Amino acid sequence: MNSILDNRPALAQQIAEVAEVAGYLWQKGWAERNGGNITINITDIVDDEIRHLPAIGNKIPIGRTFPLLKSSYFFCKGTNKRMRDLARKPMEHGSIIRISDDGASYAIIADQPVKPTSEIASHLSMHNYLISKGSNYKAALHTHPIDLIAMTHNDAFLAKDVLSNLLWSMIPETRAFCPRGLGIVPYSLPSSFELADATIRELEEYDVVMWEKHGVCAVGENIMEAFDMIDTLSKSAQIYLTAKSMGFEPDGMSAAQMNELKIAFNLPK
Ligand code: 2HA
Ligand code: ZN
Repeated sequence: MNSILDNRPALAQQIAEVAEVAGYLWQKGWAERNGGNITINITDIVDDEIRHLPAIGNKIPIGRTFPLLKSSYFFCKGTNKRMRDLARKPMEHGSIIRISDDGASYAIIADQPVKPTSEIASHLSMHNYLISKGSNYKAALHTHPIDLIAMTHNDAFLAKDVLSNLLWSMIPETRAFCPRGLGIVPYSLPSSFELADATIRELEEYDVVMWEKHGVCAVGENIMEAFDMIDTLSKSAQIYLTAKSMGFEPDGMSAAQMNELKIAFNLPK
């Protein structure tokens, strides 16, 4: 079967990276059943032929208008599709959509009629927000890491920047490579605009946001970067939990050591 990826190396490369990350999510145990979703803004690498591709099926209303997403293009994991399947056959478990020229609906254009992720509201909200800030970020990732979600089941970790500072202090890597830290979104119904709105409020300050008792969301220039930030945070969470299971509270790096890193790496916070 023909694919929109045929003879489009730039697009094929993006989708190959999505598939690679989808495989990591499954291997890490962060992607039970259809858990998690990925969207990539591919508008910059879309050509005229793609712009003229007919829609497969009807226009689907988004439920909200996204003015900055008018006529833009996204690769989206399919709703009810499994990450482990996306890893092997990304164009059978995900699809490419075109947002309408009024920014209020979308249509699937390739390869198959795979309806996008149930979290389309929060993903499109994040992409619209990123464009409004002049950001060059193109990737949004949502996944269910066991260790980080477990920590959101304790109120003490939900106060502003408590979890950020704790996880930063576990290992220099996390301080350096997740430099804006971790925002917290109080529990909201999955797939809701309430969840979407709370998420973009946190993106003002953070590139990675916890959804209380549900999962984590990250945005980045590309999918690998979004994955790496969650991976370093999860590593820190595991170090914390390992110390606790050995029966002690980990010391964490000192404020002076954290500040030394901030200066050495020219970190934004
Ligand atoms: O796509 O993770 O939040 C399944 C989910 C919903
Ligand atoms: Zn989820």
